[in-house]
Amino acid sequence: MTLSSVPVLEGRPLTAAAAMTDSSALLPDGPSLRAQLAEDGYLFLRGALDRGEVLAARREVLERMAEVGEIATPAEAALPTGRSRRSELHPDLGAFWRSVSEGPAVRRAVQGEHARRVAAVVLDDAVRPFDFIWLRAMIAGRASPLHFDHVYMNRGTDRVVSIWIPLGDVTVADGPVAVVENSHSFGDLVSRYRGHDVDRDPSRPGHVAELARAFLEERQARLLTADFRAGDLCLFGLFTLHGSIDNASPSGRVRLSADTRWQPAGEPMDERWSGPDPKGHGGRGYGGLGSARPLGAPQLRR
Ligand SMILES: O=C(O)CCC(=O)C(=O)O
Repeated sequence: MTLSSVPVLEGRPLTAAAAMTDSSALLPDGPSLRAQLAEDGYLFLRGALDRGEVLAARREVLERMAEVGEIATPAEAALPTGRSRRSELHPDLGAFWRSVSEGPAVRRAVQGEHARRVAAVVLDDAVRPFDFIWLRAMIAGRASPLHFDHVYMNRGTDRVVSIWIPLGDVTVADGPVAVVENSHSFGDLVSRYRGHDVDRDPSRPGHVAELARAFLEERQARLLTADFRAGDLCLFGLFTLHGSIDNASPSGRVRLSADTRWQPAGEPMDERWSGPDPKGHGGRGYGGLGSARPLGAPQLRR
């Protein structure tokens, strides 16, 4: 499989990039799927979710963003207006973003039966999701820095998987998630971050401090990504280094996605991400996410 365009990272084309391996043919077969995850550190599964449900979630989010003047109508095109009335209409930005992130169509698409089945097969157990949903609206020119999820969510069980879900078709140019090839076996890096908790020690960032290009060059590593279609997902464990490539969309459309986390139902859950009104980082709930700020506002490191 090839990528539809050369990924852009830090504003420049990145040649040290390749397509993720599509493991969807393994989906019903738990042992093979788990072996593939252990081998690669991630699973890219095409069509594992219901495309119609995912597109309904996309519409729901875009309509909410259009209501606050950030997305031009028709909202479906996901084109930013360059303006925002979010703060004026919703002074509690965390409450607003929570209501968008936990909208019924979003919840159904990203934490419904299809996603549950994938998580249960991968974890080989009865599973439950974190209540918190990391919804992202990424404008052109932006990307997420490289990080292990462990540092943000390590107070419960270690047996957590992250599922990254594009809300719509997200091509390489739109800036989807990207994983660092074989990073789950970078022992030195795993040891450096294991046990780090960004809330208990805010003096140390959770993401890799070096810029991604410099990091990849030093490690001689490639970034793996994909031309995602609505219904696809990418799953990884707490120690696979990932972030995103730049949103370099030629039309300037916003990239929408959601990340969710799943774990065995019987094991302890990180209290920051569970319950009817999850506390999140530093008690800021959904207000602690960069995407809770008006679209286009200066970015926060998460
Ligand atoms: O969507 C992104 O930009 C990054 C996703 C991510 O960091 C995650 O899934 O943990």
